[in-house]
Amino acid sequence: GKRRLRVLVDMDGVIADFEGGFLKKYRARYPEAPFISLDQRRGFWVSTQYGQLRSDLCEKAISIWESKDFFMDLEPLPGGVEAVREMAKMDDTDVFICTSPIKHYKHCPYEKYAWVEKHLGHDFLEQVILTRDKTLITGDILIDDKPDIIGVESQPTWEHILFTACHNKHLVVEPSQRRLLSWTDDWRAILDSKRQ
Ligand code: BVP
Repeated sequence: GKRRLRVLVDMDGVIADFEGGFLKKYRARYPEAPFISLDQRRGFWVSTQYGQLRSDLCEKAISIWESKDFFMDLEPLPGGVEAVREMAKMDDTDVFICTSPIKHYKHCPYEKYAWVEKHLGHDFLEQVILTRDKTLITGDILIDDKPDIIGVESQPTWEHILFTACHNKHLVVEPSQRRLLSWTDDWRAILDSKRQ
């Protein structure tokens, strides 16, 4: 094909283990507090489900990802970094990391760049897009674990591929909504389906 394919890849829950990193640091900081195992996670917002469990747990949850080194210390999710590297090497393919920083900006934006540099290399910093509104970013595909990606643009250019995560795996989605079950799933076929 003539046109290049533009792939947008989300960070938390897709290439970086936000849920695993959260639970580990939450349990270490609040050993006496109840927690939600990854099997019991429902809904995208960790803080909402913790707040439903006990009202004080919402702010305790938030304190975890607002802390220094939270985003930097996230482990890569299996196969994610390798897949992104491989995608970026493909002919006629542009890959961008498209991620929403938290509004507590002291550590998160810096650490997201540092994470990409550490795991994907300095040159990959060129590919980082930080935005709170992914509908403004044009692309062919957005691989993201958040079920509802909304913003000011009502007709985003990308097709949202729902990346399966602990919080969305039980969710019944529209038959038209395609999923990527993990990085061992056939992401190449999804890319190829969008090529001209
Ligand atoms: O930076 C992440 C963590 C934060 O929202 C951002 C989601 O970005 P994307 O994955 O969509 O790019 N975040 C915040 C909260 C609660 C805030 Br109050 C949460 O429960 N889960 C969560 O991921």
